Amino acid sequence: MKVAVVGATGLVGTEMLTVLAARNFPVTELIPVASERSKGKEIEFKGKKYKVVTPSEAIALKPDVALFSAGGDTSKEFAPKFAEAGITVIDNSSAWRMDPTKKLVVPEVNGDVLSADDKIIANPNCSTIQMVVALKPLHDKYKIKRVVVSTYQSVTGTGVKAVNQLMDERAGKDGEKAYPYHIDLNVIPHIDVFQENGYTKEEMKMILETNKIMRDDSIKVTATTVRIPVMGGHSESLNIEFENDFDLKDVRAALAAQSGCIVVDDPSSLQYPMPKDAHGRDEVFVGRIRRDESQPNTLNMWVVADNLRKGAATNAVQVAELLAEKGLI
Ligand code: A2P
Ligand code: 11C
Repeated sequence: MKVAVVGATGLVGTEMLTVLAARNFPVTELIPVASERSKGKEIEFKGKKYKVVTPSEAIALKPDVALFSAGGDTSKEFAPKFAEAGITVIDNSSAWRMDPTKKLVVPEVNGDVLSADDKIIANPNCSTIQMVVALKPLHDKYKIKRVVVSTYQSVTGTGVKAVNQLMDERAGKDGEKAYPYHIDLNVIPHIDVFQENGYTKEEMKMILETNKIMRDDSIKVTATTVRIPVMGGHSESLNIEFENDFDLKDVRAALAAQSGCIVVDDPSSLQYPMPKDAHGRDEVFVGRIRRDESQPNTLNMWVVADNLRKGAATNAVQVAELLAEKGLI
């Protein structure tokens, strides 16, 4: 299959190349795509070198599928042009996620929604993806009424500039700033832009995308999203109220049976998920599973995943794998 990666020089694009190779996606020809600035630059994939082209040049090369992670503006401008040329686009930006004519897909949760008509498919926000993988089996079993989520998000979610800011601050160097405040030795309760209702866009993504992916607007979600000086993955504290009561043993079994989910939960041997262990992994890790003793039918748990992997690149490649499996690309 001819595969274009749009944004191939970026943080997520680079991870997409790693994941395509690691999962042995049947790439016969890679088309790395970036801005005019990177044109001609060489990218290595599975021991072969490929030259970076611009999006317009990539369309002319007629890939079968294009994985986009080059920002919302590039997606808005080019995804429809790729689609018109018959190229299926899997887009990691927020450009198309809430468009009612576009599917928003996490394969383990709602992969069944994909059809031959889907030419632009949206990849959800990283913090949403890891949450819904963990929520799905519990919603199926106990029906979720409400989720209260607080996040502890890696600087890699912001991009290279933020990683550089953290490292420069740690080394006592001046440099470019991705955040309005120092991030090292600090916590910033602000991700993406503030909305009129006092929430940030990241918080609203977690609410709206969850309802769309789970195909259930009755699930109430409230979120506080926070940037911490960590790399390797996003962590989330979830408080979940169910319609029905549960047994903790069954909750653990349901999570362990969920595809793409690994339970790491043994307080007696200090086993719980952490970003340093999730780094470079494709799965979502769940631990600290316990009853909320302050009200009935309510559970607390801790969910960690590599935001560049399952939160972005891996999910996009899994969507491509599913399309290939269904014969849709
Ligand atoms: P470039 O390296 O040429 O700027 P990140 O999110 O890590 O900053 O990466 C953004 C990615 O999106 C990069 O690969 C970047 O390419 C690419 N990109 C940015 N603007 C465009 C554009 N107008 N057309 C194609 N790719 C773009
Ligand atoms: C972060 N979740 O960690 C963001 C990054 O909508 O795809 C991803 C933004 C998005 O900052």
